[in-house]
Amino acid sequence: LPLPASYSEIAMMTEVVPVAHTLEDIYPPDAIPSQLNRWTHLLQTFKSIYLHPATFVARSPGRVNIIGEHVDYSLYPVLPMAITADCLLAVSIPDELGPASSTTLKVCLANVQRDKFPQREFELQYDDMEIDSNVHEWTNYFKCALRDTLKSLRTVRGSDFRPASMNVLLDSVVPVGGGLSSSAAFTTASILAVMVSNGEKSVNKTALTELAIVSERAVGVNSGGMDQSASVFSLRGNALYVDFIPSLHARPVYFPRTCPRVSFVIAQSFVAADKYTTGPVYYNLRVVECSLAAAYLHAVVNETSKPLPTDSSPLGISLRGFHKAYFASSTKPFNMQLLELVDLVKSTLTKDGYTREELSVALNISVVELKMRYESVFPVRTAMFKLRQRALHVFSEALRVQQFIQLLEHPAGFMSHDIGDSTETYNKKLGSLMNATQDSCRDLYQCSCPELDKLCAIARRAGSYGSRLTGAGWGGCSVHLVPTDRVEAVKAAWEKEYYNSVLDEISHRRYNPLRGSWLLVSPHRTKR
Ligand code: NG1
Ligand code: MG
Repeated sequence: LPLPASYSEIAMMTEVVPVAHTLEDIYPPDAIPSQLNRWTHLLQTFKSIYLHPATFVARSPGRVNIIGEHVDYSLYPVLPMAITADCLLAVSIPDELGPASSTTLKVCLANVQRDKFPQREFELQYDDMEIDSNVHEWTNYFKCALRDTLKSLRTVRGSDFRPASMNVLLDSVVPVGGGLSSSAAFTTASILAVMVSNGEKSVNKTALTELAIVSERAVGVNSGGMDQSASVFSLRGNALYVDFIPSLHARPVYFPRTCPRVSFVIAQSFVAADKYTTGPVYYNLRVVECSLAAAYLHAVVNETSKPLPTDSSPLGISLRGFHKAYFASSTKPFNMQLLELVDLVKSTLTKDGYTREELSVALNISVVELKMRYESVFPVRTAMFKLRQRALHVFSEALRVQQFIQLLEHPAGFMSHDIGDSTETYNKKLGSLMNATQDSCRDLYQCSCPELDKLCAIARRAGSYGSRLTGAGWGGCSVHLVPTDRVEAVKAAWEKEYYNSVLDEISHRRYNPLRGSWLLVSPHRTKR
C-alpha cells in the first residue's frame, strides 16, 4: 500500500480488526511459500482431528519491543512492532444452527505440536469458570480469553445470551518464553476467535486489547498492556507507539524514508524465560516494586495522607500516576518532567533496599495491610524492595522512549543536510538509546542475563548501532539496530562467538522451514 500522507490518516485505519483475504495481505513476500505450507498443514490437520473443515482462522502476531522495557505496567508509553511469527487458531462452530441451548458450552482445543501440548476437551458453565493460575496449563490462556469475552458479550446482549461451542486447533510459531509475546498472541487470537464464533461481525481494536490485557493477568503474570496492543494495533511496515494515559491508544510509527539501510535483527539467547515459576522473584516482584515506589514517593514528596487516585495499572498505583499528581499544575515539557523525576528519585529514595517494616512506616499502614494491598494477588518473595533502582530505570527509560520517538518523527534536524555523516550520526543516536536501555535493564532493573549481555556485546563489536534485550528479559530474545550491510557480519559473529561456543553443550540446532523456527535438541539443557 502507498504510505498514508499523515499520522492522523493512519490512525483512522486502526479502529476495527481487519479481515485478511490472502496470505499476501498478511506476510512479507519471502515468507509466503513457507506460510502456505504451514496454513495448508493447519487446515488439513484440523480436518483430520475434527472430521470437518475449519470455518475460519483467527491470527495474531508476536512482537518485538524496540524501546520502552518494563515501563508499560507503570503506564508509560512503549514502542513495539509486530513480527511475522504469529499464532493461528483454526476454528469451527459445531452447532452451526445457532448458539447452544443452555449455559453449557463444549470446547475442544488441540495444538499442532501434539506431544508438547496435549489435546483437551472441556464442558464449561460459562457463568462459572474458575481458572487456576497455580497450575500452568497451556489451555489457560484460551480459557481466560473465553471466560472474559463471554462475560463481556453477555453484558451487551443480555442474560439470555447463549455461547457457541467451539472446536479449535492452534499453531503458534512465536517461541514460548522468548520475550516475543507468545502469550499475548495466543490470548488476543483466542478473544478474536470467541467473538467471531459468537457472531460478532466487527471487532473493535481497543475493546479487544483491553479485554486481552485483563484476561491475560488471570494466567499468573501481572503484566502491562504492551504486548496485546502490539498484537492488535500494529500495521505492516510500521512500529507502534502505545500510550496508556488517559486511556489506551496507539499510533503507527514508520521509519523515516531518509533513514535507509538499517535493519532490526532479533537474536534468541535460547535461555527460556519462564515468568510463571520466576514471577515471585522477577516479573511480578518488579510490578510490586514499581507500585511501592509510586506510593512511597507520593507519601514522602506530595506530603499528603490522601492516597493516589487508582488507575489501570495492575495494582492500581503507578509511577505515572505519581508523576501526574506531582506535576499536576505544571506546564513543563514531558521530557523535562521525567528528568526532574530522575533527580527526585536520587534524592528521595536514598537506600539500596526497603524492608516491609520501613515501607509500612513511610506509607502509614500496617505490614499486614501492606501485604494485602501489594502482595495478595500474586505472591512475591523478597526481604528488600529495590525502589530506587526500579524507579530510576522506569523514569529514565520513559525518557528514552520520548527521545527515540522524537528522532523518528522529527528527523529533519539530522537529515536535511543529506546522507553521509548525518545519517550515521542519526543511526548512532537511535542505537545509543537502545544501548542505554540494555545497561539500565542489566544494572538497575536486573532483568538481563549473561547470555543476553553477551549477544549484545558481540553484535556491537560486529557493527550494531544498538543492542538490547527485548520483552521481559531474564532470557529470551534480543533486538539489534544494524546497518543492513553489516547484518551478515553480525550473524556470523554470533555463530562463532555465541551459538557455537557459548552454547556448545547444545548438541545440534536444526532449522525447521515448515515452522519457520530453530529446533533445539540438547541433551544437557533440556529446559532451554
Ligand atoms: P514478554 O515477556 O515479552 O511477554 C512482558 C510483559 C509486557 C512488558 C514486558 C517488559 C506479559 C504478557 N508481557 O513481555 O507487558 O511488561 O514484559 O517490557 O507478561
Ligand atoms: Mg508473554
